[in-house]
Amino acid sequence: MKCRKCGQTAVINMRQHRLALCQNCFLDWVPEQVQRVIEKFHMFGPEERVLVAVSGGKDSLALWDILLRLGYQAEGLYIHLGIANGGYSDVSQQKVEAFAASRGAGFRVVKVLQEYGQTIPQVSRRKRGRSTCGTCGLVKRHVLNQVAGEGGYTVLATGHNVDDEAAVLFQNALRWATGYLARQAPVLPASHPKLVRKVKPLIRLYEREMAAYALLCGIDYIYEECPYSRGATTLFYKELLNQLEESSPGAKQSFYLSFLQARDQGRLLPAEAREVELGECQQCGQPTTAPGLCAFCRLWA
Ligand code: Q46
Ligand code: ZN
Repeated sequence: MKCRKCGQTAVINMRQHRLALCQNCFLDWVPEQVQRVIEKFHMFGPEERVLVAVSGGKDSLALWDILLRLGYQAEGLYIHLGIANGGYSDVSQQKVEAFAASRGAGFRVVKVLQEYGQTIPQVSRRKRGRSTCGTCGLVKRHVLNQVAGEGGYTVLATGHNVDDEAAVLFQNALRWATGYLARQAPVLPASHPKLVRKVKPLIRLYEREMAAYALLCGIDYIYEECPYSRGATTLFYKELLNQLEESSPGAKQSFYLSFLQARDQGRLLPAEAREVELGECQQCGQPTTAPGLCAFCRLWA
């Protein structure tokens, strides 16, 4: 198969775009897609400092790489969760460090055990009734927002791709979870002076394309999934959507992007953008809907 742009041998065929590209053209095409998304959704400008949440996986490292290639001021934040006795977390951290060194990019590390006295699995065992992933998500959201705010970053970027977003959309649509559906957006504006804007610049790219990008760029990422992701319902929904995509190329992307369009045009949900009253946590000062302590501070109390 030949590259549609230059006629060289293609390395990837993207059926959903009816587009086959060679290595060089593909490595140019991916950042172009990301730049289009950044502009279309007014995510951030070159004058802003962007904090990229990096896990050591392909999507977040590729996102960081792309933002640097596009000339943005992108720095990384790695949160060491203390997973699998440190094995999974240690290896992921090494991947992030190696990437940052190879690009000369700045990054920070927050070690949950050192900062708060327990790892994610330890604290979630202590808080029975809270899943490990639920605890992990809560801690990550808090740390990311705090580090971004204290470091003077205005934007926090995450590596969610089409597959991630379509699976979450599918899960929420099955329950008509309108509150979640109303908030599932490529950009979450800062709704409080202590919250940073959150953006997802990879929402037009498939997981398969991100894997190919990381591979072709020589990005060394952690292949293993987090041990707690096994059996996660999102993986099951991803699998179902992959089956759909197999017989109907582009279905995943159109499911998600048409949802965004319909929702933003008010054709789907009542304008549910209820203004939530945000106070500040008495302990850490971060925005919270709870009176007194925020959920994060209650977790460690
Ligand atoms: S890292 Fe944390 Fe994920 Fe692992 S414990 Fe669950 S939430 S699966 S993105
Ligand atoms: Zn707090």
